[in-house]
Amino acid sequence: MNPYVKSVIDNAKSKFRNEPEFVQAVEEVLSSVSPLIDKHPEYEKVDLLNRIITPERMISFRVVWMDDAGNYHTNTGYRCQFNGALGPYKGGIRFQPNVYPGVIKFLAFEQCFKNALTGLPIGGGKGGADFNPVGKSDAEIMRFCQSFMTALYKYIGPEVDVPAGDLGVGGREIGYMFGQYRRLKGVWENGVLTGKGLSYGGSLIRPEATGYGAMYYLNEVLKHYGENIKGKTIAVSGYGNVAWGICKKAMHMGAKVVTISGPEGYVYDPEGVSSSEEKVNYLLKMRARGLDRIKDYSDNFGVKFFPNAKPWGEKVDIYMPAATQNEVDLESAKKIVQSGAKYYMEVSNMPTTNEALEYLKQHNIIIGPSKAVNAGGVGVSVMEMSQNSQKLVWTAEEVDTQLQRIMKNIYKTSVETAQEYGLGYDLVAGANLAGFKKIAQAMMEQGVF
Ligand code: 2IT
Repeated sequence: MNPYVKSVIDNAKSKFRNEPEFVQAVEEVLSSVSPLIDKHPEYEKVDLLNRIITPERMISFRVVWMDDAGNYHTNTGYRCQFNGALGPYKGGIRFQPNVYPGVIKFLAFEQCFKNALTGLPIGGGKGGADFNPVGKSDAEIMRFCQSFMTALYKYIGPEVDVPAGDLGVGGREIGYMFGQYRRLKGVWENGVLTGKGLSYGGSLIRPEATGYGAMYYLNEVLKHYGENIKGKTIAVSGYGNVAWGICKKAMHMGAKVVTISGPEGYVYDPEGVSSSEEKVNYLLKMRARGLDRIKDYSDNFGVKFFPNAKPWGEKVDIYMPAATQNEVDLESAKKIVQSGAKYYMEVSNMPTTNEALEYLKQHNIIIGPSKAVNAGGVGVSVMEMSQNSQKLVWTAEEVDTQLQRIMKNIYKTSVETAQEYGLGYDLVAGANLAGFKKIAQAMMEQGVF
């Protein structure tokens, strides 16, 4: 490994030892770009690597809200504006009790490279709060979102920073946050948030975009190996918006999603969760209940439920983890290899520990990295921003055509960039190198700061 890269990683490991997810992301990206740093000794002089792993800004704020019984609760909110060299900061907001600076920083860091890889003019950021939306009433969610936005609104804007949804933040939460932003600023700036409802500037296909994009990317990988997606079986984890989009597109493409999972286990549906509109849409119903429970699916459709287990090890052609970070550890990776599956497409952000990733790679599993595979979501968010600034509404076909173009382009750029550095067909290194290259160039041209 390049000595400058190594020293920056070693330093990050000790400096950020209390933020293990962030260290993991830094190590993964920087070790991939080592061959590029070999070719650019000038980067060390301007300390480019330490600059690229240091957020431009990290905002943290208090969020107080009242529950339905009249009691007050205090949470912490964050917005990490990681890198703005390519455009306004862009990235989702996550509401989950495990949110702390290490989670927000890793997500924001990954987002920078993902966004760069889309080829669109956006920087990277991420936000969230350690708030647990599970079991909260609609009124409680609204009060929390309003309080969150009251603290955040002065730091964002259509040309400054454009948040969207992530875990625990969907169309409903974006609506409440947008309403509060508009009320506070007294201005119609709907380009400040993406993932909005269609009635006030949302984009068609945005809810489906991450899942659809992942399937389009998978299709490119399969084509490379001369295989057809039709008839392929897929094990998906998670059951949220992203898993829903995967199932919907799998249905169109004739592939079969046989598993979905929740925090308390997974279900195996031999006919396919993607076998009918009713089943696919049932995922939305479960999500809307706000209980974060997957067993309802097996009760409703009479299929098997596996408590406290993950679907890794099921006999399928393709794995698509789409729940959360580090859901696939070394043990899970071993099961995946044993199952005989050939393809592993990361859909959630950083679903794989670095150890597990290395194991899968050594055992010749074809890996699609999350920052490429799930980039369709943010890609369509940028289309939403374009429609808002142009005061236009695109048709579903127009959005979908652009989404397919973006995913093909991400795939092609990744393949070509890995080849350029003599790495062969390496989609992980290719994505990291391509994203990094673009940000590094823009930072070099903008001077040292
Ligand atoms: O991880 C992600 O890319 C997102 N949560 C969506 C980001 C966005 O701005 O649409």
